[in-house]
Amino acid sequence: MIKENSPIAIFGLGHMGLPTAALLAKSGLKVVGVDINNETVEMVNKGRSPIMEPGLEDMVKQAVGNGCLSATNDSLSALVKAKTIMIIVPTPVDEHKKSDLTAVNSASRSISKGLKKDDLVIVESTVPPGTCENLVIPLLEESGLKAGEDFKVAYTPERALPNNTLYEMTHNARVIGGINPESTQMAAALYQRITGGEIIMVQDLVTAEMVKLMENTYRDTNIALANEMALVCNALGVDAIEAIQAANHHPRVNIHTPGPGVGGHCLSIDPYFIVEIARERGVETPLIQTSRQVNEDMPGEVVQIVEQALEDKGKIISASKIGVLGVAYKGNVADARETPAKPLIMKLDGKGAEVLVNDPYVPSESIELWGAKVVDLETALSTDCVVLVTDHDLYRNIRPEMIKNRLLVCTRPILDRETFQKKGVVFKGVGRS
Ligand code: SAJ
Repeated sequence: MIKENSPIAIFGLGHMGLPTAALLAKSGLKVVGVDINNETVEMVNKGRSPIMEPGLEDMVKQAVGNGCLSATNDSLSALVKAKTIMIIVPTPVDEHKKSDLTAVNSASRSISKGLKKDDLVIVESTVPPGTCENLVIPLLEESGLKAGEDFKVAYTPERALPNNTLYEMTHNARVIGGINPESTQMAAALYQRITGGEIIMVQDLVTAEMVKLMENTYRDTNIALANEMALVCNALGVDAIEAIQAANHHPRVNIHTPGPGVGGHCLSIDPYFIVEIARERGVETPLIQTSRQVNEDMPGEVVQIVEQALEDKGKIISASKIGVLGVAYKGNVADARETPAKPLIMKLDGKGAEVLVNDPYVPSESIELWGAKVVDLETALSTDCVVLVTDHDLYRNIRPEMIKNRLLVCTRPILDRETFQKKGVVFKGVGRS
């Protein structure tokens, strides 16, 4: 039986691992974070957060200060005392959209070297269904111990929203599935320390793995539907935002918001995990795959809208300066992973346009690699065509008179079309012809 206050080792101190570590430490447990990145380890041990997440740095500082949280790159030393071990490492997709489970694999191997009788291993990484059973457990059993008998295994997906991570981790419902009821219950007792949200115990590991993928696929598919509707609305001269808002007054309708595409480390990746496993089992997934394609095509659609809008003004794209507002995958974050801004900028650059980018959060170096120049907001607003890509709050303050050349392509519904049109700005966008 795992003791109430037995120490925890968390493999992976990233966007989800570090907040989890900090919250568990805050609850009074001794937590050791294991990360292969020395810079991360050093920063955490200094009480700093390598991730921009509201409230996280303060929490890390406090936990390190009172001796509850530390970090190391030495997995064996972390395992000596730990009775609960968590795997919260990244699971990207490769260029063929197949899951890359290298990090899960290597964390599991490291853990097997220090696994002890009665330990509880909890996997939080998003994985294709069946990964715990077919990959993690066999690797852990290389320790010579038998899963379900000698040690416990549970899976619980992380479902917090970046930029609101700490709130969601402490309030959202948590889904947990284990190799046996004892594993599930033990994991549930642990999470009860940090969340006031409901704990939903499902019957096994694979069900819990599937839940997470279903949630993000639901959202991706719904956004694809909104994007397709928006393109049809564009062709009809209908304002898609107005139409969607009206449709959503129906009690059983919740169409999502169209935009320049879907970014981030979750929605644009997780559906492929379902596609992959379905294919292996001989099940077709046309809806999920088409939705992904629709969302991936959106940056190209935006480029066409820009090109046409310039042409209507007698300009050609190859001789134009385009001002891109925002490259983060969504508003008010510094995260540009899988952002639709990247293909958008690269396509504009490929058409010979001079792309000037403004983003208050994302570091310039990565943006410049895509063929763009990073500029201040005023310069971006002085281009031939301003393209608003990310819904950062500060862009809500843009006024018509700030758009020097009177052409705005607004891909997010944060600016009022009529206000701009009344002041003579040509206002185009995804679903806002
Ligand atoms: N987006 C739209 N239209 C919308 C909603 C979002 O175009 O109506 C775009 C966003 O701009 C962004 C992308 O989709 O580019 C994803 O943003 P998001 O806020 O929907 O999701 P993530 O990726 O930040 O976080 C999601 C969350 N999942 C769900 O809401 C079902 C979060 O709870 C998960 O923890 C996270 O994925 C994850 O880790 O899987």
